[in-house]
Amino acid sequence: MSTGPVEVFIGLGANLGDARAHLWAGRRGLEGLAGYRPLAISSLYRTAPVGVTEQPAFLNAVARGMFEGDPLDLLDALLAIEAGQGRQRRQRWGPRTLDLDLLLFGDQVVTHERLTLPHPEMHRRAFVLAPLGELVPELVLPLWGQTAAQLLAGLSDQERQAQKVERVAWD
Ligand code: A4P
Ligand code: MG
Repeated sequence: MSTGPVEVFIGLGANLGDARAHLWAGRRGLEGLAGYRPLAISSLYRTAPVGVTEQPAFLNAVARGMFEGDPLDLLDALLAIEAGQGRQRRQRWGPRTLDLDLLLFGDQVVTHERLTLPHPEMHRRAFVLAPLGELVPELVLPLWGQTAAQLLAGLSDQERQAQKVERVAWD
């Protein structure tokens, strides 16, 4: 079934080796994806690690594009780009050379064993909400019915303290 291109948002993260170089490779990988047309990329953010806090700071960004195809095909393509950057899965929430998370696929809500949409953690992660809000300040997120800025403002003081984010240059 073909429904035409859908607006998608992809979170990029890295905290091992030359994280900036891994993120650039992620950007290039996305640009080369069949069915994907890049629209915009956020600033780069240096972010405090969430989940497992005893690990290096991350660099994060969010990409916005149009994708024509099945969400699972896009997920597989993202996993292939990660693998190309030497990503090995060791520890949940642990350090990684390149992590590509499918955040939003239009307004689709999906619960599949390999794919949950919207990304189930995105609404409480400053490292996603800050770059997403920069890209599309007016976007109301499916499921939560709020913009990224509203969700950010709704985080507890403690969460905001722990999740410091700082804009840095891409080059
Ligand atoms: N999967 C299900 N839904 C999705 C989705 N929407 N997007 C499945 C991507 N993948 C999805 O992911 C495990 C499986 O989740 C995939 O194979 C896919 O079928 P993974 O990348 O192997 O595992 P992971 O990344 O270690 O675990 P998880 O739960 O995905 O972690 P996250 O959410 O990626 O978080 N702190 C900062 N500051 N910045 C970060 O980028 N990232 C993490 C990892 C933790 N702390 C961080 C950051
Ligand atoms: Mg992941």
